[in-house]
Amino acid sequence: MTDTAPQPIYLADYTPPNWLVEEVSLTFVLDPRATRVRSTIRFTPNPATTSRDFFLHGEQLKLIRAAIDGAGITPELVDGGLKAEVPGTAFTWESEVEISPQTNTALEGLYMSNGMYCTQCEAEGFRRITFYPDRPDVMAPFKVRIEGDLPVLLSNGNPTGSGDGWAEWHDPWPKPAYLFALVAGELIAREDSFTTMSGKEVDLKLWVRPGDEGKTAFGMEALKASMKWDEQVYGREYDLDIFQIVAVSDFNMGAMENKGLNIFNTSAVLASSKTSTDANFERIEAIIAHEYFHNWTGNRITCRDWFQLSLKEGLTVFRDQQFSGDMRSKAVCRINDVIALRGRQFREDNGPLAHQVQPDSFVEINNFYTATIYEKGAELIGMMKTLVGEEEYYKALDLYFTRHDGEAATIEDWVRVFEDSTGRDLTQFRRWYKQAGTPRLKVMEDFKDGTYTLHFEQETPPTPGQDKKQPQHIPIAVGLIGPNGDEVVPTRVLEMTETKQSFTFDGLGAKPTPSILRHFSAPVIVQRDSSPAERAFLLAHDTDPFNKWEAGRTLAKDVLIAMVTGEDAPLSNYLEALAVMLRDDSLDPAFRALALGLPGQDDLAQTLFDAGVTPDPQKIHRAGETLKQATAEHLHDLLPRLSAEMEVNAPFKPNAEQAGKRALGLELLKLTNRMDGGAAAQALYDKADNMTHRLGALGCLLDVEKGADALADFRSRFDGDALVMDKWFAMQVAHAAPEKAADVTATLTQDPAFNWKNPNRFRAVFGALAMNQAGFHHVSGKAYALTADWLIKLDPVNHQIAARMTTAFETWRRYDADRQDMITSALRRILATDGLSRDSQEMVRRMLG
Ligand code: 0A1
Ligand code: ZN
Repeated sequence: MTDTAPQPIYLADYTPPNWLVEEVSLTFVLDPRATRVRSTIRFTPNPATTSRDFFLHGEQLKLIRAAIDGAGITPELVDGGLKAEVPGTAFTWESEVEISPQTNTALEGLYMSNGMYCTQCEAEGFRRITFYPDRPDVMAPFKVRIEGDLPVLLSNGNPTGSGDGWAEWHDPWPKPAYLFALVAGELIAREDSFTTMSGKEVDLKLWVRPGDEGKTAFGMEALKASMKWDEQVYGREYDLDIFQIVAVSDFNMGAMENKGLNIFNTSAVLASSKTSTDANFERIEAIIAHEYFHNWTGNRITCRDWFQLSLKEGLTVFRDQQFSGDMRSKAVCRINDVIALRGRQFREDNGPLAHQVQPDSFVEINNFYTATIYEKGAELIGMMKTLVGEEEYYKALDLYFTRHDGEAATIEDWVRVFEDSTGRDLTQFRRWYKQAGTPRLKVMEDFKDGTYTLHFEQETPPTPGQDKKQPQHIPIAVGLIGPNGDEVVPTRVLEMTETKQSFTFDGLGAKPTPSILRHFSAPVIVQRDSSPAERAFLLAHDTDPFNKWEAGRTLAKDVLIAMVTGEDAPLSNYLEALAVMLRDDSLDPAFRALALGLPGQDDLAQTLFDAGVTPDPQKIHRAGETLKQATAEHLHDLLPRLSAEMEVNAPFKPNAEQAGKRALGLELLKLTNRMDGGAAAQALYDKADNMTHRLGALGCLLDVEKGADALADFRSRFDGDALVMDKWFAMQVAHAAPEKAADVTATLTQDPAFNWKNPNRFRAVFGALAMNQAGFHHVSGKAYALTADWLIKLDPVNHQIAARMTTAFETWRRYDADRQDMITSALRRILATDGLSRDSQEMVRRMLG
């Protein structure tokens, strides 16, 4: 074990680059183990600095030669790069290096996936390709020549020439190196085109490996819809002659927004009804939009340094969420976004890995592609929009694009744009970027002489390195409902800025029921004692779809918490309210499906912990089972009719309408499954003509331990399809009973198809284990040990994925002493591993505190 922790870098230490890059030319001569990269870089002194010291980043590069203004030099190779004596004025740097894509299993820089060359340069991968000032505030136009015996040779920008075994590309838009991309291989394209708002024709190409052509239609449609939407909603037009997407099987993340040449994990772009679920289609549409939207929010305006990561990610997530809401159902999308936020970001924010949306320091930037930077960052944008209003929001965005186009900007620049554009003072709002942790919002009320008062109190718990928190500026959208169910006060945004603050509503005839935090107007945890009758009332009458759903969810949560703590559970209120809502045909099936879902086990564990109770994952799991069983019994008579109504009697389409019906149909099937021992599930499995049904039915069969035949059938149908086989692996772990989950996982790791170096496959298995809360936290401790074993094995091969997956352990402080001991010893064992990556070291050290 390395006793000395890797050193952090600090936002406060930022200094501008000494040298700027006017232009870069790169030549790649491809070879699996000995690719040559020649660079010619025109450097000019940065007038903003006085030092002319010269440093270029470089890692795992074999330097062949270097020259300045044509004269050969021998630079000083130092940790992480090189130094050289350079002239005091503009000069031309040349170098040639050798790299080995074939042996690059970390999937950063230039690597190979299934015989194809591809790159991943965000955040700091370009320094594994050539010596360069690999920092986002150095932006330059790139010319690229690729030589290689492969039919397709791609890079950023527009094509400028090609011939047998070579191709040249020119990207005129200055960009940081993290947006560089190169792809070479045997690929085929789905081609299309898009006419922009000013009438320019853009070629669109979606490249895949031969055999996957049939899975490209949906992605292409999503791309065109994104391009149109960005023009219509944000006035943003595309700026090159060509836009390309490439699907790659080995990829650490979902996708990457390289200028004009997006690279996608196959899981984030390939889609067909037979192989993809409705959830897959929806995710693909969102990710394609996300990467495309980065062209303006990320590429044209990039980040000055990595502390500003949320500048591009928070805003781009916000934009893709808006897009999905416009393409599908706004209410359903918002609910799903909040479920994801609570499941991932709240979990992070309430544990040892909590960090600011704009961190002050980090050890390894790869560890900061987090739910806080992305999803909480998006919530901050949403709050700003709520505070300034729709019209002012788009005016501010216009100013942002004109003022900062072509720049590497900061979060401070972003907030200042809003202040300058709207005239509002956002000093206090800035705290959202600098204070980690999820605020708790306590709500009390009183009613006297026609005046209704809401009393709020906010408190943000301590997080690592931040004991004391200042009050935040919280937009609280509130509506009031009268006793007869009519809305007596429509939505109003209350701006809370103090620790304690009250708001009054006059002229009311009777005490109303408040609907608080409509649309989930701020990422906070509302704490309010409320009767089951009131929750049921809101579930029936709230006009805000989010809060209508929230009322049902809170009711379910009350029931589950009471079951766990042995108190009286308001079961009948819940079941009756649920039955009324399910019968309500005016409600979107997708919404009803969401209302049938239960709060996550992690959410319940955090709620118990907040209330001073040590959560027992087994008890939480059992409470969920009891409630689902009670629901199945209560709704028994309704199930056949409703299920029949959810049948889709039309050819498969991945649209919101059909997907909603399938979602509710499958929720109902899970209930039926408890009563018929898998009969309906088997019938659906046998007739399924799409992956949503096939997988949903398989899950039900696994739940009642009747899945063996279906599993074998599934495998034989999809053996050659890696993405579908990922599902085959994940389902078995996700649906394993708590006491079996670790053993099922261990057995799967012995399967010849467990290709663990592939990030999707590794995540399918170990991601599913971490999400099977009762299985992961089973008292045997087997899942902890197994996960640690595999992370230790993975770390030297792919440090990014290993580090990210240590988050399975991040909630350890909530649990009892035995589990804490088992988890901390698993973490210490990881930390004691010789040569453990900086990434994993940082994560484990932060978790252990
Ligand atoms: N910027 C991409 C995500 C991404 C981030 C880091 C990567 O490697 C460490 C790869 C992709 C996005 O937001 O989509
Ligand atoms: Zn992004």
